[in-house]
Amino acid sequence: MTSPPAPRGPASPAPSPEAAQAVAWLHTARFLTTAPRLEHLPPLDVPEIAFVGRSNAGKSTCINMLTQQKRLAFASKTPGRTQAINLFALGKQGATDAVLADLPGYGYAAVPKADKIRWQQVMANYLVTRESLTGVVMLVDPRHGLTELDDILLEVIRPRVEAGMKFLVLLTKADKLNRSDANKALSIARLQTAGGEVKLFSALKRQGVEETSLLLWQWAHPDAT
Ligand SMILES: Nc1nc2c(ncn2[C@@H]2O[C@H](COP(=O)(O)OP(=O)(O)OP(=O)(O)O)[C@@H](O)[C@H]2O)c(=O)[nH]1
Ligand SMILES: [Mg+2]
Repeated sequence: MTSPPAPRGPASPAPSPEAAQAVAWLHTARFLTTAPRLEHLPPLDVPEIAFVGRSNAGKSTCINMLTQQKRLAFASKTPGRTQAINLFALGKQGATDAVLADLPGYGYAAVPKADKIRWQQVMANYLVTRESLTGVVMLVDPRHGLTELDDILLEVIRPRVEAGMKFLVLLTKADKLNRSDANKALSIARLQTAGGEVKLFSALKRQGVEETSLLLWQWAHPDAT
């Protein structure tokens, strides 16, 4: 039995064959492992794409949306839900060709200061030293814009981005903005990331799913394009 296709708004055209391939590829996602600390992360010889951002920005929801799996990553109304690095494998069973990493969010006010600082250090360490890390998707709630911690993170990854690492900012919960505010948020984020790639994303409206899927597929298969 096949599940019915996801609802598609009247404005969204059918995806290109390339996007459809990328969407199908993301649908192969399965849980690989959870790492409470960096030293628990397995060394990988496939591209790893990390989802980072403030607590509650929508990282886990975005991963569930992209992989079309309701509960692969644990999303929650309670900020600070994701507390370890969770890895998900992509590609046909037995032929993993990329991994997604769902990272705990930063900036949640109720977290004790010492824990916050510890997590920022772990995160910086991960972003600087993780060899398989090929791309970073930063999720930003456009109603808050890029925060100080987002800026710090941008600085941390800048040398790697300059050396070729892929980087994308997704403005999440785009369903909460009208068109003019969405365009404003896009321009501001583009300025703040010095011309970096920025897209609108909404899990609720399924906005940006195909475009983002295609981009991630291209990141993981640079020789195929
Ligand atoms: N309206 C709307 N709500 C969203 C969207 N994406 C996520 N949310 C909601 O935002 C809340 C947080 O989502 P999560 O995916 O758990 O956020 P997270 O970034 O993984 O949070 P942490 O794991 O705490 O860092 C949940 O209540 C989601 O339902 C979206 O596109 N639109
Ligand atoms: Mg999460």
